[in-house]
Amino acid sequence: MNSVAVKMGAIIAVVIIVIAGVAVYFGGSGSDDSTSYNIKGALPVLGNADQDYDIDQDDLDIIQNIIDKKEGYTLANYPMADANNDGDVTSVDADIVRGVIDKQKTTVYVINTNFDSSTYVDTVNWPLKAAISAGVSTLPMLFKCSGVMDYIKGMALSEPYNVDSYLYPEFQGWSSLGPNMREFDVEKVRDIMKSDGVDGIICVAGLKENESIFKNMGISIIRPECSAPTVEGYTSAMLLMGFLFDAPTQSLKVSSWFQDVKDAIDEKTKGVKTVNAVTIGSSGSIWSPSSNYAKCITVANGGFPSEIMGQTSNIKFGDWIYTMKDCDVVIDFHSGSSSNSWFSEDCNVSEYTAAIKLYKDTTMYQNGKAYVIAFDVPMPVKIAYTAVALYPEQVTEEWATEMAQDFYDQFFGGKFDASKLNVFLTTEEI
Ligand SMILES: [Ca+2]
Ligand SMILES: [Ca+2]
Repeated sequence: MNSVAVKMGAIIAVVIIVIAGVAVYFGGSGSDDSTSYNIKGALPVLGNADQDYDIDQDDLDIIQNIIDKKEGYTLANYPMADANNDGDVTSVDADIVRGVIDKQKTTVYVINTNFDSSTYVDTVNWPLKAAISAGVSTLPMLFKCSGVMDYIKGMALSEPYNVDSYLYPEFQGWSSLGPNMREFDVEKVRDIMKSDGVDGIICVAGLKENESIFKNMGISIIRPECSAPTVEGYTSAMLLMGFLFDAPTQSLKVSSWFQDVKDAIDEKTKGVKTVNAVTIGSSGSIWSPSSNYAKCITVANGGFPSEIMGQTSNIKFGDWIYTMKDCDVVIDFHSGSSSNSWFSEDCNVSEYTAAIKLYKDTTMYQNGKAYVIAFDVPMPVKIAYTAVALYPEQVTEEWATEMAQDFYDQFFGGKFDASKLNVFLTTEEI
């Protein structure tokens, strides 16, 4: 939809303005009035007129000012003020925002993200009581990081129910709600609605069934942007999860934590010459700069070699790699399997080094600049380790491991010893 594209464009514009130079500390609102958070991303829910991390009185004031035609207050200036997405700002929008502030059951309009990153607006019967999920790996990670795991009552996943038992002990012993990750068994969904009060489905890709079946059952469908490596993208997904269940505390803390780590990396690498890198997949192909894997490089302040700039699909390994002129580092973000978890202290890492070994005759590898980083670590931790791979003089592995430990302690129940996990492999360790 055009209007959605315009709204998202406006969000991106605001984010860019903020990045351009102003450090903004939004304060005085959120779940805890005494806390302010260092968060530059926006809650992707219409009615969030000021595009900060929550819906509160500030948004209602803006909507009222637009209704009152106060100078400077227009829908064009505040595209998210149109809470019901009908193209106009009226008392109906104010009522929706007031409903959220007063914690009344309210139909809200959420910006969902499709698998191809396009967006659309859909309604959600807010707040959700409980949800089920079509289980791609990025979703359980999203639930865990944002602190809403207790609200997730089941997943559709290909059997056997292969979920990393070290990372997600919560899911052990469950059976799948459908034959695969895109298909729910409607009767099983009906049962879990009754037993657990499920009123939402959180998914990524398209569902095989007609979604209207679920909507007619009173179930809202939510598609968060769950694999974006940017602070703004990650934050948007985190904030949406916390908002959906009206349980925002951890989503606010984890968003702010990522922003702090990004700020620290920016500070440590200020004035340092940009290091260029490529990321590879399990076949050894190089990810295009537009993929979320490759974008981890730019979030960690690295760049790409000129040879791959502008490429929109993956680039196959070939002799051309030996003549690349301006590539300094090669990184494999490698997914683990449930039988050999990256989060086990006994992880057999040699199983995950075949792709990077294809590069053993490249200058990057010969210079000791080849790395394997566990894909399965939370995005903020992944970015910290990526910064180590790019700028080891400025960003040390000790610092990243300290940050990882702090993340596990605060957001992962503290059961992991970061110093004993081998989630970051240097060339010597490969
Ligand atoms: Ca707001
Ligand atoms: Ca409206």
